[in-house]
Amino acid sequence: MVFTERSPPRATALRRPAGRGRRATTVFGRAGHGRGRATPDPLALKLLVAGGFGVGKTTLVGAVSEIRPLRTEELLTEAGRPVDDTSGVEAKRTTTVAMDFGRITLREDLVLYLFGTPGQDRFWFLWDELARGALGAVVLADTRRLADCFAAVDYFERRGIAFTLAVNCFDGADRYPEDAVRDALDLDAGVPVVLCDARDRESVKRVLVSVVEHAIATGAAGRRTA
Ligand SMILES: Nc1nc2c(ncn2[C@@H]2O[C@H](COP(=O)(O)OP(=O)(O)OP(=O)(O)O)[C@@H](O)[C@H]2O)c(=O)[nH]1
Ligand SMILES: [Mg+2]
Repeated sequence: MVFTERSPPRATALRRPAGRGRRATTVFGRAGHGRGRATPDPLALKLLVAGGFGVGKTTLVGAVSEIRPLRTEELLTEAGRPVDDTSGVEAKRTTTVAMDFGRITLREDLVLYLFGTPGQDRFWFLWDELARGALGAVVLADTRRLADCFAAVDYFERRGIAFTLAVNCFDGADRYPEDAVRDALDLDAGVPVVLCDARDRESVKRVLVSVVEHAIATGAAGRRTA
């Protein structure tokens, strides 16, 4: 199910099938090399960038990474045309076949390692490896093809991994209020929904800050109720 110009989002039509998970323990880490030094090593956190095919995951990691991002792009071919739906991103020529990797220093004491997942169903088997040790995730969505992110939302809910739902506002796509997106995806009230431009570094940074804050708040709440 997708949002189109003629069919504005109706919560009932777009509702994601129900399915809830438990909260898991989140993982924080500090690189150990600076022990004993005046300035401690920065806290290093792992975040995933997930979402449907062609929603802008590789673009997002590349926009914000301070190192040359690692990419694993392969050309889209004629053979893949029946399964690789490029409607809305007709200019797309490549697809991620393993992962994206990038790094950003949010503050001098906080470094994020970003792992972009492959978007196509046939690479799902990689997700469990990529998700290991992740503090949180970005689920990137395109409102023209909202259903494509259902699986990613389900994945993180089931594993109790905190995530922010980031709507990548493609040029020419209709804009919807955050609450309409939240309703359509049946997200818990606490899950942040952020509108973004995956090509814009500052916009992506806001998304990442949202994930970190949400994951820390979720972890703190979990500890209080434990
Ligand atoms: N107009 C616009 N185009 C975008 C935006 N984000 C990505 N694109 C374009 O959309 C296409 C898809 O972007 P990718 O970053 O490869 O998407 P992906 O989610 O990594 O794709 P897969 O790894 O194949 O699932 C590319 O042609 C991008 O240039 C955006 O915010 N606005
Ligand atoms: Mg990609």
